[in-house]
Amino acid sequence: MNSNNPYGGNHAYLDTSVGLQTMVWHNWYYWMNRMNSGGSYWFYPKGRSMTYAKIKGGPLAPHINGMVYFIDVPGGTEVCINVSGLPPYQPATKDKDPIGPHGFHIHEVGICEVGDPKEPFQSAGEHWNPDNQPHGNHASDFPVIFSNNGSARMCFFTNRFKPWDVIGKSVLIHESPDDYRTQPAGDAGRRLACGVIQ
Ligand SMILES: [Cu+2]
Repeated sequence: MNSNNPYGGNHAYLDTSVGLQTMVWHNWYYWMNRMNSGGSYWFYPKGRSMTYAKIKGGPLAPHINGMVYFIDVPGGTEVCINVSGLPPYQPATKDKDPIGPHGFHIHEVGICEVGDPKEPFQSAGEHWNPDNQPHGNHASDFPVIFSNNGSARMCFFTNRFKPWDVIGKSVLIHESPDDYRTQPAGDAGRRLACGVIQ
């Protein structure tokens, strides 16, 4: 009898759970290792299988540094972010939104120019919204990023686009959380970091 199996006995449960876990971790480490080991892995014999954006912090959070990967998977895209240098969490006050967790979106213009240092990255435009949905259901509405002493790692699946659909757009990290209902951008506050998808 295997003690890891809550159902007891030699049940298919175990196989499935281990298989799934292996798949998730395999995916992350596989791609991280490929990313880190040279420049020639973006292309496969069958065609390009992922796109990416290098994220850099602007004047409000100059230490932010990281990558976002858009990986082609069956039925959609796996989006992975690996970022450091996020500002410390600050709870909301009566007249100020909280700092963190951080709104995270694709914006429609792939230009990361600081512009006004008090309202940086207006150059990236509004949310990418190819099927004209309300905010909360934009193809570009992503889960918020939770900082772990300034660093964050997250992967999630979306069926709303393929990696090559977002080339030439930008990814943005905001100062405040997305509420997924305020139009048109979830009240996520100022733009801390930006990266062009390539
Ligand atoms: Cu945004």
